[in-house]
Amino acid sequence: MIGAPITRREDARVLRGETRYLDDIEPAGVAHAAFVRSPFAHARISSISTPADAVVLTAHDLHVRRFPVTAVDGTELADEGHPVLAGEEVMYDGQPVALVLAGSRALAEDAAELVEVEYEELEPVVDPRASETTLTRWSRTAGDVAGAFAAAANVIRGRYALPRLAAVPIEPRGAIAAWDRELDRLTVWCSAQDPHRPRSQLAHILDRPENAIRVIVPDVGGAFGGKGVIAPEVAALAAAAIELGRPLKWTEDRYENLLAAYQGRGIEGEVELALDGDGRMLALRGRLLADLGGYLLTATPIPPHTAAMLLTGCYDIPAAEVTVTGVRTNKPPTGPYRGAGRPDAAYMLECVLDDGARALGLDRIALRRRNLIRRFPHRTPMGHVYDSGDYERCLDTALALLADSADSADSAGEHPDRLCGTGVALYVERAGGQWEAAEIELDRGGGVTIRSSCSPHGQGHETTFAQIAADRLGIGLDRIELRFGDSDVVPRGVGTYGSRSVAIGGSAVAQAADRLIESARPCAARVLSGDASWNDWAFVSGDRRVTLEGVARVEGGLSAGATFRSAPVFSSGAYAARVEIEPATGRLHVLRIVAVDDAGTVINPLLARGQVVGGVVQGLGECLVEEVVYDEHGQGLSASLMHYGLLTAADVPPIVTAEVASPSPLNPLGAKGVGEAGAIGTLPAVANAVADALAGVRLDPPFDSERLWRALR
Ligand code: MCN
Repeated sequence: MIGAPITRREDARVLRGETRYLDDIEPAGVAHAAFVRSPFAHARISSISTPADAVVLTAHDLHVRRFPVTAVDGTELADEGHPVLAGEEVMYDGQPVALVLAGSRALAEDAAELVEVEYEELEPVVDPRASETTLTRWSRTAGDVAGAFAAAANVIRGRYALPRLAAVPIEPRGAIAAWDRELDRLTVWCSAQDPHRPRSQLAHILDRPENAIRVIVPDVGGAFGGKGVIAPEVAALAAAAIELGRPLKWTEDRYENLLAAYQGRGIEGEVELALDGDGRMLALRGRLLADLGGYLLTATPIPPHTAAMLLTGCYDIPAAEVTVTGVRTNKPPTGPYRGAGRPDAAYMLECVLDDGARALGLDRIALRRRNLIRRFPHRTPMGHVYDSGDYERCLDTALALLADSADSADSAGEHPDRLCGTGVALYVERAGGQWEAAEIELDRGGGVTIRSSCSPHGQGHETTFAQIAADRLGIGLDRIELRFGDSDVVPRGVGTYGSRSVAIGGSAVAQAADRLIESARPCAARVLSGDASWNDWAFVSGDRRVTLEGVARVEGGLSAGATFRSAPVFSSGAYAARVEIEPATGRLHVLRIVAVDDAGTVINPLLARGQVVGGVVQGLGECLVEEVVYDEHGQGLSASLMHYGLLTAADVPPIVTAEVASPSPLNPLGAKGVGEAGAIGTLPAVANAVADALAGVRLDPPFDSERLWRALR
């Protein structure tokens, strides 16, 4: 079962239209919410006047606290948690100012238009470099960085920037909130990555204990990092449901999602590397600047910190000094988006290696090879401990697959005028960490119910986690059912993010299964009248055997649980890309992407490949078209899918994938994460291929026709 390419069990329900997303749920008597939003990026609110017959709530009507902000190790944080509704001041275009309720969404939108808000416009800060307000700061130095730079034979450096990106899940965000006055209990159905983080965020904002809140996550149509923190609108809805004592519903439309949902990336930085005469890396310096937006949401400090911690990548660099400053701008907050800091680090490091190699006349592959980490565990100067890996094998495999595809590369010879380039990049991904829980019940009829604290939203845990249990217990997949996504069914959990579910949540399932077997052993020994050893998925004693189902029948059912905890695991990979640019139009053709990923032991190679391919396409979108744009007044110019480009299937070139497996010693499965891999490796590989095609001219993404055309001129 481990390693079997089983098709997704969840797909039949999806394909038959039997899924139930948030908007499919409609409790009786529900009122619908729409939000009055700031049309300015920065303004003071002078007054709000509401039509007499409309139900309108403003910041003054809600009893709430600001959003909690995650204290990331060593990060100094400003006290600027996101307010639920804007009070005196608005800090970004689209910020929710008032909540309006009516019998339908359409009526609520009409009523919202009648709310008059008077603003006094203030000067917005759009360029992070012009910001004077620091919201987060983190820095770390290890080793003799100054000495290494002073002694270096060569120093290479570069400056790189990534624009803000939108997560664009097919299903936008939304929630239903209902308060039971008698029980003093709030139930929130929420399109989210898991129930536990929304519950703890709401508990803080509403100042209630967690056990007074139930969060139910129905089927989710994608999240990509964008549903790990609840929307301020959802917090407002929950507070209003308590205030008014009636169920309320809000489903975001695409415009709201693109305008006001938290965004990813939005980071720039300068990276310098000190090299000795043999091209060995002596030290790295990095100074990163993150454009965090108007306030801190719960997870806003995390991606810049993740980028900083991974800036030395897969190279053995003895000394490093990295600083990351997160500043306030008049834009929506940033937060995790697939990769969440990892692509940022890989992009800056892998680009400076190519640019430096070119400047010094070194071979870009040889420079990498000379410096790869080869012994594990490896402690990086930033303090991560890499558990296992085989970076050179990833690199060799990627190069071989790129070479294999050279002849068939689509237009070889056909378009002699095109500029050709290839690029390679390696990455290391922090995955896993913290804990997750699982409970397994084997009923007397032989059915297995797994309650997992990991809540999938497209990854395929119903298949993967069932495989893990089936592999341990020797019970057929069709008898195994997975339960998740409801804080009453699974009361504790961390969350689905950071490609951690299989390594941590899957390991909890494996451990719970092992404990279930142990708990059955005494009964098996009685049944067999001997010592019961576990062999070939049954207890045996001499030539007598009894299965787990047999024990469950005798015992009236079996159950066991486990909480698995471990340090982070470090996935890795090597990506390669072949591109062509049309000189006349600047159009970029990505001909091929090679993705070699090491996720340790892979549970289901079919689903893992699906994750890689999905991530590659998101990474390609970042390369080709995706960018959230603001004008000089801080007005969002990307708030529809006419203006924010997304790739279609027709834009996707052949993607060649391969696996390297360096099992992690930190969990019983040997598993690491793969859910973000494609979104990490693709960007630096394509960026380096574009620079190669442009004879070393370095551009930042997206590599759209206009940018390339201008560069060519
Ligand atoms: N897998 C495996 N063996 C491993 C690791 C993973 O077989 N060693 C497979 C499993 O099928 C597992 C899947 O890959 O279900 C992803 O597992 P993992 O890498 O542990 O990542 P998570 O389940 O924790 O998912 C989170 C990750 C993140 S952070 C984002 S963002 C993302 C992603 O998953 N968002 C997604 N993939 C997504 N896929 C869909 N369809 N929708 C999203 O919103």
